[in-house]
Amino acid sequence: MKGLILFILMIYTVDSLAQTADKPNYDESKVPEYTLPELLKTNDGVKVNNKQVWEAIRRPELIREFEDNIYGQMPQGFDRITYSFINDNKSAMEGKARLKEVLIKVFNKDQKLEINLILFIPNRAKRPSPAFLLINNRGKENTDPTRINKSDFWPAELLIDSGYAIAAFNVDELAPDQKDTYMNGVLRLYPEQLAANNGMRAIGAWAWGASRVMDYLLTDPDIDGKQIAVVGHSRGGKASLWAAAEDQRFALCITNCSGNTGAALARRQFGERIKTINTKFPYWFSPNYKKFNDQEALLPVDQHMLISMIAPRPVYATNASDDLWADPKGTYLSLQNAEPAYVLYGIKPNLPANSPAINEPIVNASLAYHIREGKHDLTLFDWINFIKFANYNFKKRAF
Ligand code: GTR
Repeated sequence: MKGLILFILMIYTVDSLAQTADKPNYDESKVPEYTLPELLKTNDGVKVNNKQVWEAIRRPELIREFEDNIYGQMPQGFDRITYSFINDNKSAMEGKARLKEVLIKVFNKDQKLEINLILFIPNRAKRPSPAFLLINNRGKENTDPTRINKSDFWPAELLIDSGYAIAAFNVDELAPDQKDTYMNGVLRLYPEQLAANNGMRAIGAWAWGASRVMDYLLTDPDIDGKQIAVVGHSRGGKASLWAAAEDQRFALCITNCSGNTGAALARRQFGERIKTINTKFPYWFSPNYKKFNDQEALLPVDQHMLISMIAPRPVYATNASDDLWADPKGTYLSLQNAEPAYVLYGIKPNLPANSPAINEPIVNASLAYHIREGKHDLTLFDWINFIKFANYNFKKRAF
């Protein structure tokens, strides 16, 4: 009898321990002690104190670490890319904008992928226009080219009135956001990726899509190819960071509420963790990333290094006050720990020691940040500040 009670007690204890391990931590005092991997030291132990060594050795090393351990490889080659206009309306949005609906087709190994790009260009502003490109993870309703449906997720009129072109594509065309169908997109062009432990998965495919849109935008005489910002919210914000890190043609990056495996430090283990994200979304990152389930300290990188790889190009990260799942403090720390990469370029981002108060954005900076009141979302408040940030960085500094 005694043995049986002990046995039941043991099962109960093991079970409740397991539950605690999987519960998100929202208590600052329970954040473990951690040391971030060193940003400015090469894998051979050489100190990086200028941008030459950074660009020739350290940055490529980091790209490789992120590819091999987290997002997977980023295939560069393809057989052919074509652009055709589905619609070209010089007087859209009541005459305020030119609307181009562009069908981008990418061919590789007898396979074809189609991306439907929606692009509005301001009529009343100087051409070529600077542009924002949204990696849209929230459905086509948010980017309606007819403007019958309007949404704060992609407030096209606001951008046009501010003198910016505004573009979007839908992530599902690159990799459906589903565990059983994600391979029916870019991965049909690169089937070998599916077999590789460091192979591309959905987030990598979305970032790859942003680069194909960039390929098109560089051919469009109405767009200033040197002033294109990539924007993403949440899972799209993980992709916008990865796109800007991999593709240096993006002049500016915005990552809204991107949290775990986005802008937030993994080692803090606050809110969403690697194991949680890998369990719920096993098709977002490479198979190798599963090795770090409950093993954040073993990662050779942390997310501040992802931001560093974008330097000297400006990055804006955000959070929302009700969205502790995305670890606001860990996001701000990530930006701060990326600063040394900017310093190599003579830029001192000078983020304040403490994160700013709610609704007090830091926008006139290379590393910008805000925490907005409210829930996990991409809102008008966010966009208004992204525009200020772009105004500051595009108009006041030459790249
Ligand atoms: C959540 C996920 C987050 C974030 C979010 C979103 O379920 O845990 O990492 O990506 O979805 O995309 O809105």
